[in-house]
Amino acid sequence: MSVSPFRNKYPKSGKTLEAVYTNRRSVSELDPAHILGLVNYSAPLEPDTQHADIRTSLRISLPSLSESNNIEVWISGDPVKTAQMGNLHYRHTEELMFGTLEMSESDYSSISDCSHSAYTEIINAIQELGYRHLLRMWNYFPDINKDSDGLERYRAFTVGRHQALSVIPDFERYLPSASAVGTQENGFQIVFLAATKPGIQVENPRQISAFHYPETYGPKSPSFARATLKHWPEGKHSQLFISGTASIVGHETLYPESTSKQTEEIINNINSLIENVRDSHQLNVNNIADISFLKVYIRYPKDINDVKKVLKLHLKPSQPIMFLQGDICRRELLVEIEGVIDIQR
Ligand code: 3EB
Repeated sequence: MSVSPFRNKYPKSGKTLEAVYTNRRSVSELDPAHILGLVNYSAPLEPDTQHADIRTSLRISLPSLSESNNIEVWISGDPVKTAQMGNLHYRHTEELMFGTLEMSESDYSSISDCSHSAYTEIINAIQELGYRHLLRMWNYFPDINKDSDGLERYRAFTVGRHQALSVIPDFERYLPSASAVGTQENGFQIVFLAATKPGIQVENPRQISAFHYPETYGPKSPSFARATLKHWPEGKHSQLFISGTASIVGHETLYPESTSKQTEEIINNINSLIENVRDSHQLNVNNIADISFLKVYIRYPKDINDVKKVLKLHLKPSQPIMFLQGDICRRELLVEIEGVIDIQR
């Protein structure tokens, strides 16, 4: 029996799911049969026959602000199959689905109509296919802070998402973690992870749940959890998917003028979230230095050194980070950070 050299590298010790950040050169070393999903935050990839069947690979047009590895790959220890249903392209194992969906906004009357349609398609597909539980969503679309018909496009997106998700009984209890970031090019893109068994919703004691935000932030509240905790059956491995986290305390934006101070406040928020997970679930995690992979979305490229300076005080040099230029979903927000923590139980 031949053993793929890839298996020695990823996933480590029989993990159900593992994320790596890699680059254009190294991506071809990964065994496509174990790639659950590939999201390219870099320049377009050369067509490559070996990886050609990874239809779930999506390119997100967020300019990279660093030389780091800007291709995110989700790897499973189990063999992966590819399929498509309507607009949804997905790869799946017995317990996990990685889906991508790209819509052309011009096919819809508005961004809220587009997000309503996208989320409805996802909900119907995961129910039909048996991956009923959304774990993590990434939402990317252009001009996120622009007004359209008197409503900011982020808020209109939120309305459509809420309409679609609220058909699920008691839907707020099952909301996944998420990010919503403004891109530079047309195309409404959603990337998500769903599973046959649920994750655990985690909220942040420093922040009001986004799904309870007052109406000052839009006619419908944003449908996401601050994090999702997922216990995998294999390897006593758990993962914490941390949503895009901004300088918001309670429901208010803090430090609209300072990217450095917003970064510090984000770190306070993430540390508070992690402490909450540790205390409520008796897990061996302490703070932001435990995050396995981070993505940092920065509104103005000139601010990157301010952000790096603050992060350096709190992170280990070995932590992989992607720095991307993205528009954050409130106009005063200058930076947002998301991540995944691998936890050994
Ligand atoms: C916030 O906390 C900042 O609408 O899916 C962060 C993560 C934010 C996800 C979303 C929005 C979303 O409200 C914005």
